[in-house]
Amino acid sequence: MPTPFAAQIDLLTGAIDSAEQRVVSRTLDDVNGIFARECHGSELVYEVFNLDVPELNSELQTCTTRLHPGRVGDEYYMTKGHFHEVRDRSEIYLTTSGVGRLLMATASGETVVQEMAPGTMNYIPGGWAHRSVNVGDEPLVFFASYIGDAGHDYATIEKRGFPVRVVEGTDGPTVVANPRYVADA
Ligand code: M6P
Ligand code: ZN
Repeated sequence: MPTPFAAQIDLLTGAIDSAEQRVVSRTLDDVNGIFARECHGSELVYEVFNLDVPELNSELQTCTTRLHPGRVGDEYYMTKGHFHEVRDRSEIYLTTSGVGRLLMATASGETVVQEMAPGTMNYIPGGWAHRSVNVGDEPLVFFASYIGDAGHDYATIEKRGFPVRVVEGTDGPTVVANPRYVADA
């Protein structure tokens, strides 16, 4: 069991001052396949700074994400997105910088899209896959916390996609249906 700890988080960059962190960096090569168009290269799309705790349902995992601005075709940079391996585990996000959209979808295709902006808290109930999208010109930075044994199931999203995509339209960010989405049988 962990002992009490504290950490300083830079709200603009998401950097955490703790030595005890695991950093996940994802480049265009790493996220190839999530956009309608292919993408390649070593450019960073996002980084996740994790303060890992034991993977128990009595603990809370905590992390920050810095999602860089950019687009692949007309689609904004976004995270891979995942269900929790333990499906009913919930999560909260608190945006500290930038603007984005949070896409949430159930296995049966029910979809909710919410805004992310500094001070916005988004609650992701168990059973809802989640993906964040940076629709602004600056990094989208948010803090996340979720039940310790949740785990990440990426395979389902890789296979089925999300029901919607967020693209740059003439009036700004626009949510459109994803024709490649494969509904649960
Ligand atoms: C949030 C949390 C993390 C997640 C990260 C990036 O910070 O939900 O658990 O890892 O976003 O999203 P993904 O894992 O889908 O790439
Ligand atoms: Zn999650």
